[in-house]
Amino acid sequence: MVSNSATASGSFLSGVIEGFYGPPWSPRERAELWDWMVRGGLDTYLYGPKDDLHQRAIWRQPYDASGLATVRAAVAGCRSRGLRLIHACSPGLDVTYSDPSDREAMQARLMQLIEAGVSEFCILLDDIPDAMRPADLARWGSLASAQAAWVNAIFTWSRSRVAGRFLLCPTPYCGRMVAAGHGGDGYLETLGRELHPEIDIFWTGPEIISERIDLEPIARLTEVLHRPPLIWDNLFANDYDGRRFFCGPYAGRPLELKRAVRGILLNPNTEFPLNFVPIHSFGSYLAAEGAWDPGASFLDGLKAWWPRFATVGSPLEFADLILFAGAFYLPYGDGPEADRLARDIAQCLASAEPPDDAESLDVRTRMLRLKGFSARLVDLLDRELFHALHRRVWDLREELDLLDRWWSHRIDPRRAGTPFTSDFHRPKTCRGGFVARLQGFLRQFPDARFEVSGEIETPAKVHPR
Ligand code: GDL
Repeated sequence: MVSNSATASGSFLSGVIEGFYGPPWSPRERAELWDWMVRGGLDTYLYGPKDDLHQRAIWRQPYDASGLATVRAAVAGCRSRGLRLIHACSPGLDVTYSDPSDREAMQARLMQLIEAGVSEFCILLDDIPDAMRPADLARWGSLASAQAAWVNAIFTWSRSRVAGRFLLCPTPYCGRMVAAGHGGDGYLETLGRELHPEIDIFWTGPEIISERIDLEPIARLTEVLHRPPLIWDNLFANDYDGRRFFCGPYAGRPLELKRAVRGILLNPNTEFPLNFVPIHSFGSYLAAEGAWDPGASFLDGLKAWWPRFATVGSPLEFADLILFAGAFYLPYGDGPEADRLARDIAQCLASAEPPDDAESLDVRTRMLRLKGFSARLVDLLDRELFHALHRRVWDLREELDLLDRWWSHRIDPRRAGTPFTSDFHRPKTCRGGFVARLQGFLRQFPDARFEVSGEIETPAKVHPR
């Protein structure tokens, strides 16, 4: 029996998951996040950083005194602001579902958290192999059955001690994983049937990083899961690419999604200060009725973020922030101004004529404004924001500088027909390194296909086989 009400298990959850790979946020950053959340009308904070060792690697071990102090600070910080705190644990890398001592270890973990004031929990079984231990296979026959039985047991145990939401992230948690058979045949159907109906089930959409989350697939999923899913939204996550961050608006999700799911939680950029616009925009999406305009929300968010861009020396210009933020917008697209600039630069590069007409000069001026703004970030008074931006902005500065040098060369009649080089972009230090070398091997096409790159040089074998 499907409960179509998105609130069957209580209120709609809206908030932030600290659920990325990499350094967890500091207690001070969390406190600032909770303030942002209160201002934006978000109500739920989920603690689940992959690289808190107690989350995954040593999930059986209780927290020591300092770890416990952090948990208590989160309990107090969320409670004082009227926020819901959900604490996650990820046992999936090495749990044996049929081993009673593993169930007891999880209960002991939760007991320690309950004593510290936590009453809402999440079991994360994402990003684990879908192989089963022989004992589990013999007992349950499928991963979904084993996980449902195990999580139900922990849920029932916790229910006799605390009331509160209880969440599960399944092993396949997006459309692509299910289509690939991850988790085994009929994984979601079995989980939907066998998992206690009060337990919320996470879903990231058609992909791990979903450009869009549409209503029709969510309606079908609701039937399969016997409950509406809870959205784990990775739109702004950047842990998978250290060169990027995302400060665009919340986009690609119709407003009606809010009524079709049990909640939406964002797992955003690893660098905390870079999440200002995403959280601001998400708050506006939650409050919006009737129509949703991501472009307007982006500008609103930037206006609210702007005071953080105060500098030593002369002030920056807001118009330049719009262009800059558009260069770090969303995973599947650049902001309108940045997109237009990239297209215009491409045209100048491809032109048979030297780009020194008025239109081309305007393109170059915009390019140099972006370069200048990026360079001026070093003057930010908010040093944490600067530190978070610095590494990601460096590559942008290097590329803009290279293009500018190319420009000077291309419009200089004395250098016509001569090869272009840059004294500041030398082989191996410019775009160099082992990863860049590997990236050159397989070329990806817009349809996702990879092919061996036609430009690979095959040097003499150093290590003959
Ligand atoms: C994932 C991980 C998440 C990570 C994100 C982006 C889920 C449920 N799990 O698959 O921890 O931050 O991708 O890399 O999304």
